[in-house]
Amino acid sequence: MALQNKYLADLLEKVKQRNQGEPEFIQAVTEVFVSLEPVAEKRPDLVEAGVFERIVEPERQIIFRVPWVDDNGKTQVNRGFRVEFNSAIGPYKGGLRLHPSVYLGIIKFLGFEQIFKNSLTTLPMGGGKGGSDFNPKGKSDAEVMRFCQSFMTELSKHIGPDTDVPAGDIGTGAREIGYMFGQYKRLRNEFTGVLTGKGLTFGGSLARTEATGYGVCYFTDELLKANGKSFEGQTVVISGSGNVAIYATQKATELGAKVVALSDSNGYIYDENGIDLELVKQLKEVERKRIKEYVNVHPEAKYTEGCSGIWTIPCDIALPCATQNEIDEASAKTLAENGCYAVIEGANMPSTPEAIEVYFANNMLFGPAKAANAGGVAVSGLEMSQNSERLSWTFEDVDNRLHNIMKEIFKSCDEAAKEYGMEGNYMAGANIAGFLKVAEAMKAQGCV
Ligand code: NDP
Ligand code: 2IT
Repeated sequence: MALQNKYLADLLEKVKQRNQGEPEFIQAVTEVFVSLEPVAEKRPDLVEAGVFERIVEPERQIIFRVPWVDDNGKTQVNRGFRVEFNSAIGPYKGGLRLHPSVYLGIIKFLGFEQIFKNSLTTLPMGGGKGGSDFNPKGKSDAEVMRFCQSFMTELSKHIGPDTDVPAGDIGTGAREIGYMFGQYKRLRNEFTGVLTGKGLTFGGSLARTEATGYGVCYFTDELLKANGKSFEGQTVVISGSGNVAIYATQKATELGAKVVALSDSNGYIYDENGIDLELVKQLKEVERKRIKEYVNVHPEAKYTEGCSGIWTIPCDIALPCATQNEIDEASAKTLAENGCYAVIEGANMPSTPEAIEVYFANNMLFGPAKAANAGGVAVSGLEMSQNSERLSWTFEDVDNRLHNIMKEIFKSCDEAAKEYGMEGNYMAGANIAGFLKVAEAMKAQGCV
């Protein structure tokens, strides 16, 4: 993806110089800049206001030591991060990733994406992201608790319900959010909506658990309908088997599709009869086991080691819901050759730039992450509203609001793409629509 606009091309060079060793962050900025070329041409006022230079530099980056004691009494040290990227339209908002691959570049790419995603939700939330290279896998509950308490001891100095509101992401689910919330409350002596994704007994919102996966399917449904198609009778492949993958499977099935595959970082299962989701929930949410255990109950299903092979399964629609860069050029080509006509991203940046080029070259429908997976943070925003008014809304109410938000997000992407002469390019539409709201706010607030 080469930039034609000289101003953006020069700026991208500076970003590359200043952020060496952070390829995921450069990848995310490059994709957004390519989409924003027509905006830079049409809106010299935003160039004049230095919006582009400012939006690629986080407002604040915090890196800290997270010491904790394991079950053998040995001291362990992890590294904690919080990148407060942009607060032009609301308090910093975004999840916490706990995974051994976490380093500053991953958190910066996620925080950068979050700015535009949160803007698309229509709710007043800025962009942020955090996490640690701590690996929750194989740790006891007590170890996870000690890590979370240590992590929050430092993080609590930087966040607050009107400042920065973290939530879940890979490796951070209800258990981790509970431990972190408890520690924040103890340290600050206040009960506030400082985290979202909380348990239902202490301020969590109904439908937050389901929100990202459901939202991906509501978005997909809009995109398919706009292109004369629907989920009905379609074969769907979904990667991952975590929070997003599970609830995407549930909603896609409800909407008439057959989901035939799921994965984890070790391998994937293929069940021609359609995934038995209750079993996956039991294995993954309750027992924290590996996806390969599925075939012990369903011997007719097939387990294969290695996760990228999942894209060789023939399907109509692919929903990558595991992690960044999980579909490369070769996998994208295989999907296209096998007749897949739509890729909608549940994970953040799951397609490499080369994979995206393959989608466009084959006229596939493409739903970009920052629009398609915005349902999670949207319901986090609704959780913040409920916490502020000290009320809880019903599941149906939250789900209806989520559905409407996803419809609105699709509409904004579609309209922005049309307005800038790129009809059907929802990636450009998402980047432009998400950017413009933040850019107007940054311009109005002056050089800060
Ligand atoms: P979970 O931790 O619940 O699940 C993650 C899933 O992806 C697991 O099946 C995991 O397998 C797999 N996975 C993680 N890392 C890798 C890797 N490096 N290679 C292969 N597989 C991997 O996370 P979520 O479902 O919450 O998140 C999934 C994606 O969705 C992420 O990109 C996240 O940023 C994004 N997202 C999440 C939102 C949310 O509300 N939770 C909102 C919007 C986006 P294993 O168990 O083996 O690690
Ligand atoms: O990537 C994401 O949007 C999330 N992990 C959810 C963030 C949130 O604040 O709910």
